[in-house]
Amino acid sequence: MDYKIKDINLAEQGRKNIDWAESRMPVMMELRQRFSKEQPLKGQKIAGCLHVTKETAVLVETLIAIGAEVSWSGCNPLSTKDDIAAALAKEGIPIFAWYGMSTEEFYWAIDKVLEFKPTLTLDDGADLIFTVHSKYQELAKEIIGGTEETTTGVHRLRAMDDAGKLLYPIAAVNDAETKSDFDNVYGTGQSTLDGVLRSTNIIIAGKIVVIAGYGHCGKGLAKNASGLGADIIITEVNPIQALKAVMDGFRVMKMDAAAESGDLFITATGMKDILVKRHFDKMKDGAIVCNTGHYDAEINIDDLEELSKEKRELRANNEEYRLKDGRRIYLLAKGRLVNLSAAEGHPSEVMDMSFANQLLSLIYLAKEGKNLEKKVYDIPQEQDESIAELKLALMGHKIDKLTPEQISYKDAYFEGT
Ligand code: 9W4
Repeated sequence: MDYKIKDINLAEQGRKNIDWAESRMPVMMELRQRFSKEQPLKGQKIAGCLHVTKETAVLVETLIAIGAEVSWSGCNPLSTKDDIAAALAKEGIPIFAWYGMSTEEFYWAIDKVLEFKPTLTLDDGADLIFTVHSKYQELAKEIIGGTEETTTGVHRLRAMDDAGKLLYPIAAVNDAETKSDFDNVYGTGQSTLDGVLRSTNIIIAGKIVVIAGYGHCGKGLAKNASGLGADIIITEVNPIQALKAVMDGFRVMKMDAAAESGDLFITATGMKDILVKRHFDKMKDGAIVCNTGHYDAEINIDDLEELSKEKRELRANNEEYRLKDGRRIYLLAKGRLVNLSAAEGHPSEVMDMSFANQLLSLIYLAKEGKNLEKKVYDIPQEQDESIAELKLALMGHKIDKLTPEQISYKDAYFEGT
């Protein structure tokens, strides 16, 4: 059997976790059922490079159930769940991923997955696509399309498209509304607080929570923390986002002013040096600081170290910095993404929609990829709407439909009559 994972004996635990995720991913399970007769991915060989999690396993097993052969690698050496990798290996799936693999092993795994000579690629961060384009260009002749899961991946692929360098069409899954408007807002919003709670077990009610950045993540976070009874302060550099925060009922101020009153600081900006020495200087004794933005440079830990005379880990993902003036500041998850390091990332219910976009995009590419240009394609509005429609229906909600008269009224209106 061709796989390389940590320990096949973890398969039973992995299977239980996958079963749990299945029970939370109704859209995926419905699509699995719906397409199982038709087998729209029959004859397709899908190479995947995506976080090996219980939700990804539901996607992988759905791809197989509707006809595809797959070969899999993880897209981050630190995101692989070894029990899930074991469960997939036990099912006979070629998978090359284990927690803590080295950079060399990571690229070895990508090579391994490409040995399979795929007809479709599925990426998170575009490593697979880049490897095909730089190292195995001959493989591109057989590849009819690829999908990309993340903002950064799509950004890099659009640059390749602009330079005319793409060798096959790409579906920008990230840009679907049912993906990006949900996972970052509701997924990160909740899982960030989950990470804070697991590492501290503090009560949120009554706390002054300072959130840096009012993008998708900051917005979801503010709503959730507010719902738990926190008093929210938003810091921003973008006037439109700041205005939205004000109109959503939150206080907005400069970090220099917020620093002295916050009990809990959460950075969600994607920018570096959001919390630096002059902010730590003003913080209250006992302040907690953490980051949920993509890069771990939002909190300047060198500055914090410099101000401190000692530090010690009090709980998992919770370090106490004792400052030279006697104050204590608590840093969670070493300033890395607290929702992934101290909690479990997006809940399965949100991944349900992101991965439904992956699934439908791959089905579309399998059918139409040969007729498409070698460009980055947005997810069609109908696909987005069909996923939202299905999610709503499976959650037990019903919505109205325009009558034919209303549709022609709308069309006539748009024509300017
Ligand atoms: N995970 C991750 C986990 C731990 C971790 C260096 C040690 C992203 C999306 C999904 O990136 C992911 N620990 C790190 S980096 C890191 C990254 N470090 C840094 O020092 C600690 C990740 C998508 N997703 C969900 O959110 C839920 N199911 C999914 O498939 C998964 C993982």
